[in-house]
Amino acid sequence: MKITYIDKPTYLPDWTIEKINQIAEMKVYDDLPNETEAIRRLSNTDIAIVEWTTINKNMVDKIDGLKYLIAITTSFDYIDVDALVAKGIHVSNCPTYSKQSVAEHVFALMLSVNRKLALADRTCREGKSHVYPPFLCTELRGKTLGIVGLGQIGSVVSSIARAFGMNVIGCSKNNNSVEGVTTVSMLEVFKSSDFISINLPHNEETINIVSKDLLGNMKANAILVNTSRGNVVDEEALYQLLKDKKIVGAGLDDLKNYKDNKILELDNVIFTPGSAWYSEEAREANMVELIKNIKSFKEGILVNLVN
Ligand code: DAR
Repeated sequence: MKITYIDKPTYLPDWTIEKINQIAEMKVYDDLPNETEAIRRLSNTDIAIVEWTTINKNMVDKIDGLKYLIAITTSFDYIDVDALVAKGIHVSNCPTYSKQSVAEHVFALMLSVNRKLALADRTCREGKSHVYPPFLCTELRGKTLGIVGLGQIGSVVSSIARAFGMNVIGCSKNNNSVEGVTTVSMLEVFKSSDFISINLPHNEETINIVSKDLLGNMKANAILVNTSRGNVVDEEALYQLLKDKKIVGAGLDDLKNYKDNKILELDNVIFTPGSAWYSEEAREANMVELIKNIKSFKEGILVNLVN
């Protein structure tokens, strides 16, 4: 059995390489392949591990011999799962490794916007102290947090929120019920929340699901935090709201594009570059999930299938 990590691992420590090599020989490529090269790498192996490479139908048609594809990520929006499955290739992801990290990052963003940490930092570096008026904030205790998406990450967000003394409401497509969260409609989340956390997967159903209409229902004191893909939010509508100061601010871990995007000029937004997941613990947990997926293939009982 052969395993191939086709595209430049962010993290693949020696202990993981050793463990995987005990299961089967693994080849790791430290660069990002173009389409032709990706097809080649995906073809000379039983299991492929993918992190960065878009895998479209055209490529899937040309892949030969692959049996199992593992997305090292939770999101699999860059992979044409239907095409792979139609060809008999199983697809799994790593669904839980980042839930604690991302949930903690939600609060890092929420508090950073609320307490204007970027401006506070600049103020101190200018040699100023005891500056108060621009930094008037609110406490989280007693405020309502609305969570859009009550999956793995949304659930952890809710328990942290409760530790802050927040009142938590939320909505989910599958009507997931999470302890301590009052389930309401998505519209109600936008109407009633002081803070909103978006925790959705990105797929055809969720593109721009955080629409202009929903955003327009936010309270004037509200702060929106998005640690999902930027694509789930109508970014143009969010930009207008923030620019016109119709809401207090936003914390965004992803954008639709990073070049010439006017949202990057706004002061009431804090940005992070997709780093919400990136903690020491999540990196290790990601490796544990990867090894579990590989073992499950060897043992013939696949786990974490995405279809
Ligand atoms: N988008 C997040 C983060 C990907 C991070 N890369 C990893 N885990 N190598 C996701 O998990 O989908």
